Amino acid sequence: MNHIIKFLATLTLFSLLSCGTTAKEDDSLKLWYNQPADATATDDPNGWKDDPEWLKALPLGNGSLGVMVFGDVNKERIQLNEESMWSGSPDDNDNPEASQHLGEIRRLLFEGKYREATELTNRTQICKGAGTGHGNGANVPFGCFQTLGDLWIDFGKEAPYENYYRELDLNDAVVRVSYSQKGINYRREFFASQPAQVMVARFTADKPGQISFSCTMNRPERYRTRNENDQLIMEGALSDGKGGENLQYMARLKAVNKNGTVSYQDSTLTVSDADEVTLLLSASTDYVLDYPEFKGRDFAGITRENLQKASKKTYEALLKAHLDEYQNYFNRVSLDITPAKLEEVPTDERLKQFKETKSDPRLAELLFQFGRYLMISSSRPGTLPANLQGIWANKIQTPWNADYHTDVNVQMNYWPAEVTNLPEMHLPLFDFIEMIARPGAKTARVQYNMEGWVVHPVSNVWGYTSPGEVASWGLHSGGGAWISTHIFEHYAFTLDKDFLKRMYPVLENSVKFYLDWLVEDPETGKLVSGPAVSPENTFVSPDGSHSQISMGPAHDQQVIWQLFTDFLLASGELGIDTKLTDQVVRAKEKLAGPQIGSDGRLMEWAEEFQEVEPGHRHISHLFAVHPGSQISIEKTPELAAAAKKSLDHRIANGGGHTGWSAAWLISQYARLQETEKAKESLNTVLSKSTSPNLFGQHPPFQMDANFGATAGIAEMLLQSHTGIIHLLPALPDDWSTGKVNGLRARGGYTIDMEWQDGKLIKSNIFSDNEGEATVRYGDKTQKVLLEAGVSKKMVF
Ligand code: FUC
Repeated sequence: MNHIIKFLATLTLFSLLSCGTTAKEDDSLKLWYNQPADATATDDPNGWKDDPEWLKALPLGNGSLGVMVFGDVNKERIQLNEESMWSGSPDDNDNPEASQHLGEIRRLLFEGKYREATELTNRTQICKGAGTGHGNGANVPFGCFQTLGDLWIDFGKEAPYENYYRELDLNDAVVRVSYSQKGINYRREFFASQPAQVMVARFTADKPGQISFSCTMNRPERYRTRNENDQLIMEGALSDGKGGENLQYMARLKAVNKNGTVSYQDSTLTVSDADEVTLLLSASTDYVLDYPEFKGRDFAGITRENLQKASKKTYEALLKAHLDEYQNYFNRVSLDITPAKLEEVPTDERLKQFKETKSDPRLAELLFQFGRYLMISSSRPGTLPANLQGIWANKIQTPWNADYHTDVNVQMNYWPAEVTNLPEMHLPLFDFIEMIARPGAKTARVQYNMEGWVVHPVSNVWGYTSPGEVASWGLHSGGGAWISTHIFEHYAFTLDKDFLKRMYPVLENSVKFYLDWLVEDPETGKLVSGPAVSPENTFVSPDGSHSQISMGPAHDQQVIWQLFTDFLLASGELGIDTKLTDQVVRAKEKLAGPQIGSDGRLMEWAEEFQEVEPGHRHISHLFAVHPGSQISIEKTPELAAAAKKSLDHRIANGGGHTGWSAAWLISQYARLQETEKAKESLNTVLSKSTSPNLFGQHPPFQMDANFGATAGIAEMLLQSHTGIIHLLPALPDDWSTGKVNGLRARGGYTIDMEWQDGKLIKSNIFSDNEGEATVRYGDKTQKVLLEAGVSKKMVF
């Protein structure tokens, strides 16, 4: 009971103190808490160890600037990120020795000599140099994504406080904190503005002259602070991983006060007795997404100008511009699956309760929209793509360098973009692919003496495309094909021909690499990829040795099938018919395809090897079910049934034990219309892999679980990968009544649906273009004729 009173009391307090936030408020879309995150807790220097208090802080982001608000009362901590804060530097890790041994390795593998092949592969095919530093690359050339630092706001008080409340409101991407102390009601609001390119923090109280604090900035290493022209500045340079320095960065902080005084002394900004204060922070680096230098941005000028411009605007004007820009994206999709009367409990308590109840539609709704929020906050047009931690990290050495893993992780980051109506958030990934295609061409030439471009399982902001430093995971040759499938996916949803024309050469050159890479299996005459891995998974080879390397692992065959399919569809859309398209048609026909093993499961490798870890986290041989479309219940029922067997076997042996792995299972089971299993997988994410601030957990913190869960929930409500728009393919029983608006389907359609007692009662389709859509609900399918820009009611 007291939760509700406190929640409603705080709402009135806010409405009393607030101004500016006008959008349709859906109070259910708030993460809220009754305690602050403890800003006095120190972070563990070990990058692989999570910091519990940081996982209670609330994230904000404008695509490039990341902010974590602790909301602590007497001393506030604002942990800061800038998307390009990477140590390391461009480096050449391609191994010119590799190509001369490829033929021999392939011969050994075709002859089943896995031990010898693995030995030769480990000696001749891995990258030159340190590679990723085994995921600890902060001080090697690969580098890692690091914290920008911390802004500390010390109120110099010890007094107890009451009526504490803090929230992250997904409706307007604003964090609010309120509390009373010595009879004064205090309030803080924070947001990260994309239009103004600054973080904005406002401090108010319900009596005049009550705002006094001192600000400092620091980070664990490599910084200095000073003040200049009424600004506090933190600046420095990061390690280049070769004993010198590379990336330069700067953060500027300014206070705009109403009454009271503000002074800048050495490294401290001090505010005294103000009625109200707005802090503005801008940050940037000299990084540019431009191979091979990646340098040259005027970070000092940019931060100065952003701060100057912002300080001339009122708080209300800054907030309005932020809301208009943010809500243009966020408000496109609404999901309501919450039964009417639901108790309001703080989010962290809600999570705890869920571990017992395993049923809380409100939490699923919140997680769905939180994933969209994180996508908007970490990936805007013109920024870098979201990395393993989005844009949020509080460490110098982040786990796996918070890099771009291309053997599921960066792809999963972008699975929600199209179906949850955020196509613009997908664009940074294409800028990145366009960039890596250039060093990737050098890797193809130097490492394999082949055409086109390739990337292996890891990349970074310095254009790393070489294999990893260990063959067991580092030789994922399917990375280029998999990441390239996002190109036609974006086109399929947007029908943006200019985009397709722009990315066609990247697709074409990826195809050229695989045409050179594929070889005929002497036994079957089929085209197979290899030496290759089924990402990070190990089998027992006939000679008893544990191996990862083989010819024709299912994953590579499937991503190459999808790449060839997408390339031919793209060529068709652009009216391109060349020698290359003919070559691809023939190669696709000759590709070794999915096989069913003697136990009825889909085979992960070309041979029925015994698995060393039957519950392995990767399910790479099921790419063809999701996100691919080679296998589907509709078109390949036997293969779909085998895929389901493989999934069940994986889980029965402990599969889905990392956040991203469980999140992937949601989409897999939804595609196989295994509703309750899809829901169970979502329950696993919520009960095992979700932090108090709803950040996903690998563990440690890893954001792909968030994006994977949002995409999975969308996949349960709407599918269109077979060319048929399927309404409510996997609707769980405990979401029996609800509605969703604004989801997207391939072909340029927007779908609204409403259901009651598990039955669809209303559905609308809006088409960007004139045309005919095939729509299915249950066992009924209908053709719907559509005009461009017109919404049409559908009746089933
Ligand atoms: C791959 C996965 C790991 C982790 C890492 C970032 O190596 O196998 O589980 O997610 O990426």
